[in-house]
Amino acid sequence: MGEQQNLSAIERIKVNSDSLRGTIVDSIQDEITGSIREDDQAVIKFHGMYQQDDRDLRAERAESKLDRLYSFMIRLRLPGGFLKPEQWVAVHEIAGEHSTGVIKITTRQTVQLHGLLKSDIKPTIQSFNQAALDSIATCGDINRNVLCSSHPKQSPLHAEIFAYADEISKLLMPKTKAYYEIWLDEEKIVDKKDEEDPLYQDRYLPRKFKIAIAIPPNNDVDVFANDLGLIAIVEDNKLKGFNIAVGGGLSATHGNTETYPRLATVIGFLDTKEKLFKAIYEVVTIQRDYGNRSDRKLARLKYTLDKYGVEWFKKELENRIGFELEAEKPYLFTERTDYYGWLQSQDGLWYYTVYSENGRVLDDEHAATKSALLEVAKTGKANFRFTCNQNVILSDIQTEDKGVINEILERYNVVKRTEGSSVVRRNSMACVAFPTCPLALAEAQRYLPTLIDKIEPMLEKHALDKEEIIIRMTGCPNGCGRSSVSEVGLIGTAYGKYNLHIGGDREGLRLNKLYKENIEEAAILAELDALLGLYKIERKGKESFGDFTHRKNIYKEIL
Ligand code: SRM
Ligand code: SF4
Repeated sequence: MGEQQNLSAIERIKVNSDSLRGTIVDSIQDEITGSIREDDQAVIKFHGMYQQDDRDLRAERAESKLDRLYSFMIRLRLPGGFLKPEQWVAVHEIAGEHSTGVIKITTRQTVQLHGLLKSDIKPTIQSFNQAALDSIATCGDINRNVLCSSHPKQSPLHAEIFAYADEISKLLMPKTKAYYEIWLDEEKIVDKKDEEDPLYQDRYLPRKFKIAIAIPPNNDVDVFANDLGLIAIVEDNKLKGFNIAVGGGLSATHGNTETYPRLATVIGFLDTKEKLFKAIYEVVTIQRDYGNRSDRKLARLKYTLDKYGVEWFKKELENRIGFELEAEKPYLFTERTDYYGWLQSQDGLWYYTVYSENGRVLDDEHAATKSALLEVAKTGKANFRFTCNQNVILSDIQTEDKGVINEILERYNVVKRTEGSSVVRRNSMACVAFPTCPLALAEAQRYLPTLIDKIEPMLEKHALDKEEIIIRMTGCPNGCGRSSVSEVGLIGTAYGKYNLHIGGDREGLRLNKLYKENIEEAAILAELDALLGLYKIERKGKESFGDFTHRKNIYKEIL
């Protein structure tokens, strides 16, 4: 622990931010520019927003000596990814009034709106608040949206386990009232003691912190990609407790060998909720106290864990919680995909999983998904659940209401799009990337659909079109579309160029590895064609594509 030297600039901003107030109020009122002050750009993240600009227009505007076209992205806090129908209607209306209109379902089960002007932020947050929604702590160096396996079919105990996501989110919320003061015009805190924060103090965490709860056998949340992963252990239809896994994270930086993706390590099991919550809290305090505050590239829990060692971490945790972890319990993950179409759960209620390509809910030439979901929401007969594969589950539908919902989905072509899309498309995932992501090196969600158009006939040619191959693309190596835990991972290196990774497994238990570097579309297709041809001939039994390429051990040698 101890004082760290050479603190990063963000550390100073956090400590001087007056409990995350910064000078946001002044920044927002400044009508001369569409941007906010530099320090406030860091502070506003803790309120769930990012300042962005339209990268498609950057060069053109620079040539015309115009400032960048600034806008803001806002991300909701939705533990477990759940909305009531009236809340979906609110999100739809707010998206139309203040943003680009596209509702983006993220890989962490929540909703983002893009393109808000500075003057739109406050009305947007106020409208969200009226719908009992907030964006607190969805970005920034703090615990983020807590994930939970989405589909109630996964277990008769789904509701019980699902409730943990909300409770964990509340346990780790910051104590500052800045959000309410700035955006919701609540009275200013007089006594600063009212917002003292023993967990985050004034420096918050060294970096973002992510938690997910998985309910085996489906690892739909990619539990090992999180700083803290909880695996529900169910025996004889009873929740026995959770295995806890620490130190997952997928980001790396091209050319920086000190950075790497890492899957979380299971360190033990806890049986009661009380013990679990204590352990969750103290995992966060260890990272607060020991995480790297000088180099943000090395600040996630995975690096803290590798620096001090798993055994040290476990002992430190046991010291802080005052009891020992039990040995991990056996569990088995066999899948990671969504259950498209209609399904009935053990409780007799119905669920329809709607395919929304890369999480973009909009009306397009394939289906009027956005209109359909609005009409469904207005019936009040379905809840909305979001999956970590960026899809929407219309949920908790009574048998007598199924027909009405189905008719709407049919009428807007949603059924055709969902059930008629190829297996590879439905299993694919891409991050946002251009035009809003400032870190994008290459396209992702705007490009992957057309690449899939070209991969589909190739799979048909090899009679592999029914194979559940998982392809994921990200516009840079940060891994927002979790490309490093896929069978085929495409990671942007420059505009139109990608590193091709292969050999990940289907369940999210093994990272993929680099196969070809910096290649364009023609080479990507040629490489995949060759690999698929080989797979067709040489696969053993039902071996998955990822397992096959891993067995062949044909990765690029990294010197
Ligand atoms: Fe992410 C940063 C989008 C899930 C790792 N991510 C960003 C930013 C905010 C860019 C920025 O810092 O300015 C992107 C905004 C793009 C835009 O215009 O919307 C962005 N990340 C996303 C989303 C929307 C991708 C999507 O298409 O769904 C996901 C939102 C999740 C959410 O609702 O909270 C998203 N990001 C992830 C994931 C996947 C996950 O958590 O399961 C990862 C990899 C797992 C991990 O954290 O290791 C991920 N995002 C990052 C990183 C690398 C962090 C690191 O450890 O270095 C960054 C860059 C950063 O933080 O500096 C980043
Ligand atoms: Fe942006 Fe990179 Fe994340 Fe894609 S992976 S959204 S390009 S930061």
